[in-house]
Amino acid sequence: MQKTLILCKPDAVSRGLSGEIISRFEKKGLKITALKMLRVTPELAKKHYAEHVGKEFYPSLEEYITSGDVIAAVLEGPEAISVVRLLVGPTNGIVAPAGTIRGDYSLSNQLNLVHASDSPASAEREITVFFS
Ligand code: 3AN
Repeated sequence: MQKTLILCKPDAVSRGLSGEIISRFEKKGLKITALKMLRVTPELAKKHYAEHVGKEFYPSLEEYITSGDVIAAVLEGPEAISVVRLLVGPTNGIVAPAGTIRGDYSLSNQLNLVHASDSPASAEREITVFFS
């Protein structure tokens, strides 16, 4: 069993897609073991996106992730990290395959609805950042 962190980002919440997104994870068979709504502060954004701080797109990424409420959840299941990444799809919604969350609902490289941990080390770190 593995745990992973997902965020329904501000565009998902404002577009009324968070229920649909969480429902896809549940229907796959993943268990929700923690869930909360919060507003990400600039400080929390820098912790969560530590690897991107300093990159050219970071200022707009921070502006986006702090622009409205997000829903954070911990999902558990066999190979949960890779299973969730497959359901979410590649970063850019324009090229993400139909059937993935980003492929079905996003037309952007940045407003891409969901964050999902990309490795066991990231999952452990991110779960602590959001649920310590
Ligand atoms: P993913 O969420 O697919 O793992 P990461 O971790 O590479 O993607 O990037 C984190 C977030 O940063 C993305 N979800 C997206 O919102 C934003 N992002 C990544 N690359 C770019 C880029 N080239 N231009 C604008 N925003 C980006």
